[in-house]
Amino acid sequence: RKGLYTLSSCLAHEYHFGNMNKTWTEAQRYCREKYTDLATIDNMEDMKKLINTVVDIGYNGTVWIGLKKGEWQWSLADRDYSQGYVNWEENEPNNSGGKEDCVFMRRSGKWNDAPCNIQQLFICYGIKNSKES
Ligand code: 2F8
Ligand code: CA
Repeated sequence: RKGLYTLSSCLAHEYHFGNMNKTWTEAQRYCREKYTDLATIDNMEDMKKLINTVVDIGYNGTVWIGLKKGEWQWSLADRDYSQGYVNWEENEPNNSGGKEDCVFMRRSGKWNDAPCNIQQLFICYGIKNSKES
């Protein structure tokens, strides 16, 4: 993973639509196997790219992105949430019911925290892992 990750940071990031219902952890595992990780968003340009990935496909639902608690943390471990870009929906994150540790994106691009065990589609990030296929 380390090698892949270094290479991916030299190239333009790509987002990939995960067209399978998975929990957040299952989606993370899948993305780490096939690409680099679940979707990481560093800035507004990334955010627009990610929204377009979903809109181009014509999907109107929500998708997991690579953000999760304890403290909010990107799935890519070197990203610093507290210093980085955020795009929370108004009044989110609200930890509704006390069980919302994972984050999905709506079609608008806005983020909501939700229970990690929901199964839904997701967005992967990074280059395709040529070791798989
Ligand atoms: O009103 C916002 C609220 O909407 C839902 O709860 C009723 C969301 N839950 C799920 O998507 C499972 C909350 O996360 C969200 O804050
Ligand atoms: Ca919420």
